[in-house]
Amino acid sequence: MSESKWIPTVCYQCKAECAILARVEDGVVREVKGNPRARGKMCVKGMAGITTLYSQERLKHPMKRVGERGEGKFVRIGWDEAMNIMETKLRELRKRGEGHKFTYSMFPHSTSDPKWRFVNAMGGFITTGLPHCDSAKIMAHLHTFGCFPNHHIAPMYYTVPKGGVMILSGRHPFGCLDDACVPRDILDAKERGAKLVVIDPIFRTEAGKADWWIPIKPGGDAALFLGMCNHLLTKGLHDKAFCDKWVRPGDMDGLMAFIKDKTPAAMSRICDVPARDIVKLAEMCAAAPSVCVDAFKSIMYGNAMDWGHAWSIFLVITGNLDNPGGQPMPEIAPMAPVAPVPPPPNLKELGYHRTGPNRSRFDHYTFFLQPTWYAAQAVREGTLKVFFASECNPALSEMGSGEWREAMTLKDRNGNYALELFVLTEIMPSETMKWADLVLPDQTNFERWELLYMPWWYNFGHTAAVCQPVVKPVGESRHANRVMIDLGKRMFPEYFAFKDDVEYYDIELSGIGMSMRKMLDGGAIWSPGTVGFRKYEDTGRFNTPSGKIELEWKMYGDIGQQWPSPELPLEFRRDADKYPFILVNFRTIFLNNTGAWSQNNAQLRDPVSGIDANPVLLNPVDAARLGIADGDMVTVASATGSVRLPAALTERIKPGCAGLIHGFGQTMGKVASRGAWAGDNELIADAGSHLDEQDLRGGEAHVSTRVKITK
Ligand SMILES: Nc1nc2c(c(=O)[nH]1)N[C@H]1C(S)=C(S)[C@@H](COP(=O)(O)OP(=O)(O)OC[C@H]3O[C@@H](n4cnc5c(=O)[nH]c(N)nc54)[C@H](O)[C@@H]3O)O[C@H]1N2
Ligand SMILES: Nc1nc2c(c(=O)[nH]1)N[C@H]1C(S)=C(S)[C@@H](COP(=O)(O)OP(=O)(O)OC[C@H]3O[C@@H](n4cnc5c(=O)[nH]c(N)nc54)[C@H](O)[C@@H]3O)O[C@H]1N2
Ligand code: SF4
Ligand SMILES: [Mo]
Repeated sequence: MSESKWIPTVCYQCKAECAILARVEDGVVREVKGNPRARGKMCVKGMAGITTLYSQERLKHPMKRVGERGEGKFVRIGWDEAMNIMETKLRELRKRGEGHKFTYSMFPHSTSDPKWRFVNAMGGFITTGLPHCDSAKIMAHLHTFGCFPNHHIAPMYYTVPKGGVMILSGRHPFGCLDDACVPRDILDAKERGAKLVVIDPIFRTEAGKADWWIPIKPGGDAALFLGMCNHLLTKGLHDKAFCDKWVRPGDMDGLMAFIKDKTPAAMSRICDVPARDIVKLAEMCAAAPSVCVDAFKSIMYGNAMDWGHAWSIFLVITGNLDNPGGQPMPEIAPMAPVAPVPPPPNLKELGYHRTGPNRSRFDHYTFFLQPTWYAAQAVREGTLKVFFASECNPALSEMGSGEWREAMTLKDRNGNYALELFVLTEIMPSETMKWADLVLPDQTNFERWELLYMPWWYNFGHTAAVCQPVVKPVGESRHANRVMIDLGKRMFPEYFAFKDDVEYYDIELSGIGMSMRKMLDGGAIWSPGTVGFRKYEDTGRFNTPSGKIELEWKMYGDIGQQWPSPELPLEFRRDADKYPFILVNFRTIFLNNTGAWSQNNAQLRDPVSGIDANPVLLNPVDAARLGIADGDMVTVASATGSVRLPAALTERIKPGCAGLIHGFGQTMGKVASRGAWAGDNELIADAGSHLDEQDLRGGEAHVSTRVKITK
């Protein structure tokens, strides 16, 4: 008789990492579902995780490049040889006094991810794809009300009361989940009598469920929210008691002076939302018991810090901080340090912060991780010599992907690559693999141990979660954490004195009175329960230098950025006559970013059940003017590139915008060969290359551009 068991672990078909149960029968994963102890749900991408695990595309052995970078030719090697190549090069780098010219682009699964520990021990710096998302939001919230730097703090929709307002302003939570529970929780809140307002240039699933859809001009969110702040403050509709008690003395006067000319009429001209609608939304928010705002894509443009700042001010003056249905202010789980802890690098001291000719002038904005585009810049500058990457695909995900590829193949006078070693850890062939010197086969979430405790998880059901192997690993795959711990043991034994990854996690868990054993006995998830609302009422302070809410960013006074600018991002203001359309890229539930693992997943890239095409969306009004009919082949061109695509005409997109799904472009692997389509980053310039002009206004990401469309 066959044995069948449900085993708790986590999903990793996307970075939400939901707690799940896997049904394993005779050593094979047959079924997956949400873990009910975490109010469990899974989405369609998650369900397709079994197809990823058993895909014929899985990388099974370490490989070494033969031929030139970019050709994608490899031979199989053993793990010993792979480890020796890495160790030899890293030792050589340190001997040359260039240990800091090493970086690892990764997705950290905890604030003390073992890969990160290795980078610190080596004296390297860290880049990651993460800051592309919403570092500006994190920094804005941190500057204003001292909320701990936290990746994506989604509103807790399950706490929204009757009458509460939920605003999605550049957010697609029904497809891009923070947790697979989110869509249910939003719809449940609506059922309870909460209102859903969707601000988006494209009418998407959320708009279909919303009480109100507001088609905004891309990049206009800062203007819209400043217009609302103007109305609330000038009409005295703001939460005066909250502001009196918690805002730093003097800041409200400064805000009043700043906001005076940001009238709904003036802001309407920037964001293209009628002034009466700005007023109506402001009054709706003032009358509601709670308001929450969620944004992601809209905060990835060149005015990201302005938008984050405007958003923070709006939350403050409406009194929506750490209240049910408002902006959560979660705390980080107090894990125990694994002593001795290698010191993190001082990036400023090493000269690693902004790249570009005017670096020193733009050094105000600091984030603790570096964006991935930094890698291409640093190779060119000669400050990056050894590059490790896992769980990312910069050859496609990088803005200005062409420049990234060029940097990887840059050679010195002697014909040697400027980047001396590039090691990629992947589960499947990816576009980026073509440029790697070493390719290491990773284990999926069904095969590896991992402790997750980044505090951004939406669901208080799992503040910490354990990913445990439920089946035997495929081929010779080894988890990247194990590989870096082994390399750490060889090179820095003092920092890697623990037995293995499981013992490392065990030590960390002791900080919250837990252990791996206890975690597994408790369903592989841990939560302190709710940490409570309005924690500042108990502590009497916000976590800012003054202990109060700091609306004015005085530290940016010298560059004139103490208050948010309502202007559109520079990339949308420039060349409007030459490139009349704003490119709006967006995501779909059927693809996870550029990921090989969703691109090559037959369950997701299927013409019947999933998304298998990426035409450019155009409004029929614009199309008629250009003489374009539905299905016509068109050229979409920007200042940096051009692609050919069929046009799909739809009234769901705001006139003046061209819509394209982000993530396509993968040419490696079998399933994707049914249609690679175009990657949006063929059109978008390298963020690092024009950072200087964008100054502080941007976060790390500049994920869009203007385009022109011709038949
Ligand atoms: N299925 C799936 N899930 C994912 C991902 C994925 O690729 N696929 N990626 C993950 C990652 S890394 C991230 S960062 C998140 C991203 O999650 P989101 O940002 O929510 O996803 P997008 O669909 O890119 O963008 C959301 C919406 O913003 C709209 N929009 C574009 N520009 C503007 C603007 O200027 N203002 C306003 N108000 N709206 C605008 C777009 O039309 C789109 O509908 O999703 C995560 N989850
Ligand atoms: N134009 C434009 N550019 C963008 C964006 C945009 O909206 N528009 N979005 C930006 C954003 S928000 C982000 S976060 C970045 C994301 O960009 P990246 O950080 O590069 O991430 P992905 O594109 O998701 O690629 C992830 C890779 O990890 C692999 N992978 C999956 N699971 C595993 C695993 O268990 N182990 C290993 N080793 N590998 C695994 C997948 O196969 C895939 O190739 O892109 C940014 N780039
Ligand atoms: S949102 Fe979906 S794909 Fe992402 S971790 Fe959760 S179940 Fe998996
Ligand atoms: Mo992201």
